[in-house]
Amino acid sequence: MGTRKNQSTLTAAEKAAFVGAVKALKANGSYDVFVAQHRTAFLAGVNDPAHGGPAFLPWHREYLRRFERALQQIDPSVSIPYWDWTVDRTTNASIWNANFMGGNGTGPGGRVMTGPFAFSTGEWTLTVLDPGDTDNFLTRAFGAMGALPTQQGVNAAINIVPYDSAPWNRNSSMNTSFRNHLEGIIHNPGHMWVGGSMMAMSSPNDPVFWLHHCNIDRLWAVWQRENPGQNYRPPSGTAGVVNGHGLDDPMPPWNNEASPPTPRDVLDHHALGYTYDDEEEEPPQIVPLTLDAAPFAASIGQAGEVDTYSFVASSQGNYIIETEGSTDVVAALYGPDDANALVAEDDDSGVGRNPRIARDLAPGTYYVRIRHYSGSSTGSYRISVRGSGGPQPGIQTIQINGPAVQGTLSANERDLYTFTVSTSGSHTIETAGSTDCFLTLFGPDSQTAVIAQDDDSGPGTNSRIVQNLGAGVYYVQVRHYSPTGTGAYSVSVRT
Ligand SMILES: [Cu+2]
Repeated sequence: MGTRKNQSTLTAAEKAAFVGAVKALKANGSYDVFVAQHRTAFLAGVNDPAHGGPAFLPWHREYLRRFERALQQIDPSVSIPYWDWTVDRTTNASIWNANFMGGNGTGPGGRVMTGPFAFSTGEWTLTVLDPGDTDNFLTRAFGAMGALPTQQGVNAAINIVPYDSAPWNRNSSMNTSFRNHLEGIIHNPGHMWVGGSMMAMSSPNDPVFWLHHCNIDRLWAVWQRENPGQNYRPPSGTAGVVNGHGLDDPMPPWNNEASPPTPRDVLDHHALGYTYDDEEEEPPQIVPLTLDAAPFAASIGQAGEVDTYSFVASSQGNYIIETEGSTDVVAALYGPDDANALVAEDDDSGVGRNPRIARDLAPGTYYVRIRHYSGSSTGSYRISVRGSGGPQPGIQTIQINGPAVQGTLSANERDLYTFTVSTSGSHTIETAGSTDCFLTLFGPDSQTAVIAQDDDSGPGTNSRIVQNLGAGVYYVQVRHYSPTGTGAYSVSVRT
């Protein structure tokens, strides 16, 4: 994964590598194809697929990533650096040194006279110009058209939700459209402050365009991280939205490709293969789970988060991994002794929309990964792993219409029974006694597919499940209603 760094931290060698790759693209003609794409977008006026609408950020994210890939074909070590103008905001900041972007436009017509992109190098002649423009050299006019954004201004932008709002264009309220605020109040001043070529439809003619837009893309990533419940909007087909700006709209000019990129496709910048140097890259923490302990409380705090757990199966036996709570999480089990060897995955076999994985496992260390079913949702859950840790005692059989089977629950214990239905029909599974039991019925022929559960439908606090069952093998789990509850009970199955 490539890391996009703050340009002020680049070594001289890193700066030279970036400049070298940019000039190689210029020399082979592909740089000017990028410039033309940006100009073409602007020339579409009210139908601009890249500016003045929700896709401003996705379009430029895709655009920058394509440019970065082109750079990396020249030099795989190169990533686009970002220019944080809240810090490097003077005309003598190192970004403008002759070994990087070169300086202000000090020549005739605001011509840039220093650095690798000065016209005098013979290697930076502009070929894609705005209609009516004849200057074929890079121009700049630092500060002539206004000030650079401040940290305070950036903070205010990052705090704005939702992502965008009607009328989904330049008139969207700056207070209810993060996109329009970032585009109009933070992004535009960057172009204006540099001035000259950066104010044109063909603004990528100035290579600082990429560093400026890289910072805008980084700020979008910051906003996404800090507002995990907020998603891109609007959906495709929303009235008044320009083509290319809906969530699943193919984005021009790439809309005729075999799988054209949509805003949805670029929401996760890590999935596009890059990260920013200001993202805390904490190694994924693995939380050890204790067998048969009370459920461990956790949460999917950020969209797309994956929580990882481990547990040790000390001997061959049956182990059950499940979650509780109202969050629709998905569980995946890996092992033994290999965090990448998938054993099983489950979404909804447990209570409610919880996963439940029951498996006969060989001894070893196992890993469980929990994620939200939806990559854009969050919520809390509890996770537990149960297992004998020893040879699994045979599952007790209940004879249909036979004597009730006696059992005793200790804290956190779950007793499992089985019965076999040979004649389809209504069956009543019921507990008796003074213990507040909770029943779960699984099957047919599955210890994981929940059919029904019940707490108190029987006499007193006993459980009763009445269910039409076809032929097959069924499983009954009995636990105390309270995780810490204990007591004796009996359980029976009758037709
Ligand atoms: Cu642009």
